[in-house]
Amino acid sequence: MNIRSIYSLVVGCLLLLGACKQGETGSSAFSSDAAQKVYVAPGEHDEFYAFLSGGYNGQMSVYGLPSGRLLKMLPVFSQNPENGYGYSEESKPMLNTSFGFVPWDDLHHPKLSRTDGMADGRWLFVNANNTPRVARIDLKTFKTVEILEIPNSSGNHCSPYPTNNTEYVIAGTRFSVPIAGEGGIMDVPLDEYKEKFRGSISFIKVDPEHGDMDISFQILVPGFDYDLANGGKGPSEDWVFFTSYNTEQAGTLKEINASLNDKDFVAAINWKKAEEYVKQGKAKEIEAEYYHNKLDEKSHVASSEVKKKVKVLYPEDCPGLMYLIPTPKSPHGVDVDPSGEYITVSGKLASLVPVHSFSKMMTAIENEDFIGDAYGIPILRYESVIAGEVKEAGLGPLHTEFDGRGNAYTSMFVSSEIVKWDLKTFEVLDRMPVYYSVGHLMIPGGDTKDPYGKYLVAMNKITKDRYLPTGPELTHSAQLIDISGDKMKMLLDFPTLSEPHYAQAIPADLIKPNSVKFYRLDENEHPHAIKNENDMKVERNGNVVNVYMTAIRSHLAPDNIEGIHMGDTVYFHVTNLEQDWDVPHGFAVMGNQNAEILVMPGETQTLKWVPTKEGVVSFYCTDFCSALHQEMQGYARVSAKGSNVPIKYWVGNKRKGS
Ligand code: RUQ
Ligand code: CUA
Repeated sequence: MNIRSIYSLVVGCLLLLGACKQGETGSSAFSSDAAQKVYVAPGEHDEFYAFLSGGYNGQMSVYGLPSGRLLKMLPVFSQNPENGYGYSEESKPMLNTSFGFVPWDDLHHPKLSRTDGMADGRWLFVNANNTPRVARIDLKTFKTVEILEIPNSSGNHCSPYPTNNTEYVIAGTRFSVPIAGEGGIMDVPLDEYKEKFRGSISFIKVDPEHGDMDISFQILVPGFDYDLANGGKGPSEDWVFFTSYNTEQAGTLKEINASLNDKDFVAAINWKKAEEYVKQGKAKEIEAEYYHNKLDEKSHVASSEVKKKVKVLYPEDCPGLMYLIPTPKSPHGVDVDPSGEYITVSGKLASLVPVHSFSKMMTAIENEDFIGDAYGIPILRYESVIAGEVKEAGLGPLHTEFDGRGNAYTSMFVSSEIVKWDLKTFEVLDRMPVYYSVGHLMIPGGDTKDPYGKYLVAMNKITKDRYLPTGPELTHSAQLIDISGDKMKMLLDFPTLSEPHYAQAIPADLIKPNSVKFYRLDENEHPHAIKNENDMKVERNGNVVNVYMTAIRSHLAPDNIEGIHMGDTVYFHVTNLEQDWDVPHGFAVMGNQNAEILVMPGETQTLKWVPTKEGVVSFYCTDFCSALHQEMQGYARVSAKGSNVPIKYWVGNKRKGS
């Protein structure tokens, strides 16, 4: 029996156990106190915003805590027909990559921007795992405003990690790739994995004022798999820590061949040193092709820039830049405690949770207490760096967060529980079963230097019987746990959009006052905006017909259009003239092989339509905006190719065209 089958057996038993326990926790005696703690009266607001990753739906979802209310699905890496993200002409460039237009991704880790080690509520950074990218969301508008592709990377999983003042956002590769000396990913035989493949860690510079991202440099690290990362704090704030697995460098059947070593590594990288080496000119510029997509703040039009070069550092040529700490076994999460001293590592296949000491690491480095090197990178002695081990912590540890009161909480995937332990004694203090098989956990501020404590959200991988069944595909499940006392208390189950990996939460007061209510029409710099209904127009330019349309309660102008011919491409540029909160207008055209657009007050959005049939089609506003919303409609006439029906358009008795 291999380790895998033992684990499946254990999971199976625990799931059964869990199913029995579920009856108990579902009892009403348990719930009255808990219900009060999560009750947010109608019309009241939640205390925290929570941002949960959407995993393979490629989006972010926004919840209120403690209620668990879903507030918004926020599109990032996947097209969203609901509001036209990735379908409108303005937003399509956001999804451009060096592979072409990519309409989907797998989003794992949201991280809030930081000032002085604390989340500041300005931006949210998130990673695309599949086609390596990092996106920035502006929390004034809850819009994705920037997407940067990461070259020399594959499976951008340990990403994106901000330093304490968001000087950099750091993104590491999961799969190593064969990188040519001159740059670019090479075409090589796959059994040359060991010789040719390397990982990369990208340092993305963030503009302190506007948040704009740019790759400053990359470190080309040994060809292992890199899984997760965490930035240091306080004394360790110049450092970033990465877990690695497959230090065996197996190229095939990794579930066995990448699980042979007793210990893999935590890679410790001094980013301040890296910066110095780059300043000294140690970095080599190599070729790369990657896209940088940005939404213009004034026009709301996205554009793509193609970048061709990237600077790289080789750690073997940069002493003091990188060290390896042996760590059991196939480690997943690495988490630094609020003081910056303890580096907790959760080894998926380890029976204990090792906690490394930053100060011991520094002493070991000073004393050159190395047991050897890997590709020229010194390997520290486990015994010299370890601060303590949490024994009998649970099975399948994945991630750890902190409450700021000296306690750590680790998620146990296999034994399906949250385990609370003491950061000084490394003793287990409490256990809370979760349903089922928790992945990430999140405490508001639990990854910062001063956690808000109070709540813990467990994001579970398996749902089974927790909700009414919905066929083979079930909703995902999160659980809210009260961590304010000595013992954890289960408060709430809430379903989530698939599939939450990590999450972030922040007090609502840090975001709410800055939230934009509408865009000012007089500041709209969209090249096809019209700011007055009288300026409505339809113009033919060869085979292209541009419709400049306005929307205001409760009509579209124009609402009748003739003179479109088969073979034309029509662009509807719709400006929403409203200057009030919460009055979007939608726009859709019958038979259009596209989504709708949803236009915010003061904004202009463009919908492309290539008619596929002659006749008359209707168009209408899709958002129930007023009592006369159903009247917010119109017709477009499509005539045969080459017909002589001229362009003509009108609304009411305003008529234009021939
Ligand atoms: S991962 S369940 Cu993609 Cu963050 Cu650990
Ligand atoms: Cu505008 Cu409905």
